[in-house]
Amino acid sequence: MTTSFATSLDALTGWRTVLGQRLGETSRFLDDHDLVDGAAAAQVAALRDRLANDKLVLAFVAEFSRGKSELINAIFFADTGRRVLPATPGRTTMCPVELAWDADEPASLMLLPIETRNEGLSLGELRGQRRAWKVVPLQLGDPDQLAQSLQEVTRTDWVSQDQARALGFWDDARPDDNPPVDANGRVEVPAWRHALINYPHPLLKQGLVVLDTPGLNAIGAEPELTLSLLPTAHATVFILGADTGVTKSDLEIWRDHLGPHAPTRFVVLNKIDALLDPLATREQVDAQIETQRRETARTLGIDARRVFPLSARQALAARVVDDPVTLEASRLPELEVALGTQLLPQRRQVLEDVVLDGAQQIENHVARRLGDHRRQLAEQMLELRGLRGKSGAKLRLMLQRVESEAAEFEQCTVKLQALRVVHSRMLKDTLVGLSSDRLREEVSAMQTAMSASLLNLGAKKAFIALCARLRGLLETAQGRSTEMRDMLGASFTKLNAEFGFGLALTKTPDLERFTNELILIERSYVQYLGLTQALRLSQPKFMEQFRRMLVSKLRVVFENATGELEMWNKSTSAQIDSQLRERRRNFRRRRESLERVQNAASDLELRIAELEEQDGRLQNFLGRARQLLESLREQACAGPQTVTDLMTLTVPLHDEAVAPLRRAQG
Ligand SMILES: Nc1nc2c(ncn2[C@@H]2O[C@H](COP(=O)(O)OP(=O)(O)OP(=O)(O)O)[C@@H](O)[C@H]2O)c(=O)[nH]1
Ligand SMILES: [Mg+2]
Repeated sequence: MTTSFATSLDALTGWRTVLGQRLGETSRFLDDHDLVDGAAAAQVAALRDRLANDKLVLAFVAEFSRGKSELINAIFFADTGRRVLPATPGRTTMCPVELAWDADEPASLMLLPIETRNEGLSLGELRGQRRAWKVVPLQLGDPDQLAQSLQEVTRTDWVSQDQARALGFWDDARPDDNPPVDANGRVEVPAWRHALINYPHPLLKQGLVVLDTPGLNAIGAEPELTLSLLPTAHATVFILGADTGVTKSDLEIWRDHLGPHAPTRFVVLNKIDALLDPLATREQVDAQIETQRRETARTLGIDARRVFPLSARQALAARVVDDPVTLEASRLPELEVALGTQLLPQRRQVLEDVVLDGAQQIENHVARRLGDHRRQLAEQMLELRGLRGKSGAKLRLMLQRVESEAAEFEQCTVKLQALRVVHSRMLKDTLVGLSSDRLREEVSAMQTAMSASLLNLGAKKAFIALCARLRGLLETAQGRSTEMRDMLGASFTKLNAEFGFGLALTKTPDLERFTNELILIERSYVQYLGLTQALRLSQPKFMEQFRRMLVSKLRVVFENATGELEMWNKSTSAQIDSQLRERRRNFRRRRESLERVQNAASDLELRIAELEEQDGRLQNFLGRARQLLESLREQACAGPQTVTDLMTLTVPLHDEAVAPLRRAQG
């Protein structure tokens, strides 16, 4: 693979790997020297996981036969030396096809039978149920077997009209759009609902996920595709045919599925080879392509630099026979450069922000923990230094003082206990509105409202009302968590003053991110509910599938919000526990050193030296941890060289409308 997209993705992966290694080193150091508590260690682990498993989802969207599959072949599979995904006349991709690589699974094609639609389970739920899928092993190194197996994604079955209606491929209200009926009154429907190709392609191994879609305008298009897969893709490639121009149905897809809120969009004007005309000069053809490119951009309302005229077929053929001149003429490399230079820096930025934020939190944690430890050492040292030249009677007095101080300190446990009770009650109150039971109740309320009014307008209204209620729940949780923080803040101040703790609060999680995610879900669902397809919600099975899909999407948002709040609370409680432990240990140490000094005066200097050495060690730890984190930050900011270099050469990175979306996706 020598395409520039591949090179840039390589650079991005290399960078991620080095970042992962640096983070690994840092985390080992922190563990070895007991510099983080359980909650903080879990945070470090989550960051590592994020870096290792970051995915980049690229969706190919278009009307039938625009060349989606061929383009995927040319970009990703040319090195097999043949056409791998079916993309010849009459070979229509019938179901969404996801290409990815999971090293824990063997190379395979997994197919979800269309009948699973009858069960009302969402695709998301079925992903976890292996038994529901037919698995076809793929023989790597045998491109013919590979291509043969992948033909499955074009398979169809013939079913009765009733079955087709139940599966959602027949709609009595839209007779013109229904599929043709054969002599026996049967209808042709896709055999599979979804296909997953697990294939160790270098780009897929690096976390790229490619989504090939069947025509979205057809009756029976999977709502999950529209509502879940496309809105969460990081970028979409929308394909038009240079031979057909922008047709009415192309425009419908663009408007309905790739509207202004869609993620970064690339538009391909495919099949420019079809414009070649023996009676026209090369210049004339080029001028025609340029005109078409501008017109396309105008029709879609985007910058002309986002439209890429090319020939997927020519590019695939050129790559298979290794003909660089034809490859250049196919103009595919221009699209690949754009993908590499616009998409990847955007991913890089998201990860950079995550790492910088994570590094800062770890540093704060370590500094706090070590600072507290050092403060206690300093107190102890002060005490011991004060003992120099003191008599045995004085020592006994000191010992008594430590005992009484320790006893006094123990009184804090009552207060801590009370604090814990109040804290856990407040936490419960905060989280109750975000529970899955509450979510289900709210969605059921929406469902009742929807079935009371089956017109599209009513469904939309009920859904919008649900979203407003859910946003309200997040706001309430945010308000309660602020109250909790205020309560903890006041208690910490008191505990610090009364018992010498060094308790400090960190910022409470900002739930706005989750509100933004809700807004994103709301947008794509509202758009969907405006489509005629949504009429199918009047069928109970589709309503059930819709409900399950919605609940599972919303649950992720609410669970993540709950998770962040819980994490914050856990780390707050962990801080109290560890300081309590540390303070007790400190009293014990003070007592022991006094006892030792009592037994032999010479021990005093030894003990002071020990404490000084211990303090020096802690300072070193802090220095080393800071160094490691700094090197992590430097690596994060440096980024993969090739990508940053290329970045400066090209057109603006984002459509303005996309910015909030990307932030939320991060
Ligand atoms: N002339 C020409 N034909 C192309 C090109 N790309 C694809 N085709 C042809 O267009 C037809 C459709 O290509 P596919 O890749 O199957 O299109 P698709 O968008 O995946 O179509 P569906 O799977 O049916 O939705 C096939 O016959 C391809 O050979 C191209 O660059 N030039
Ligand atoms: Mg196809």
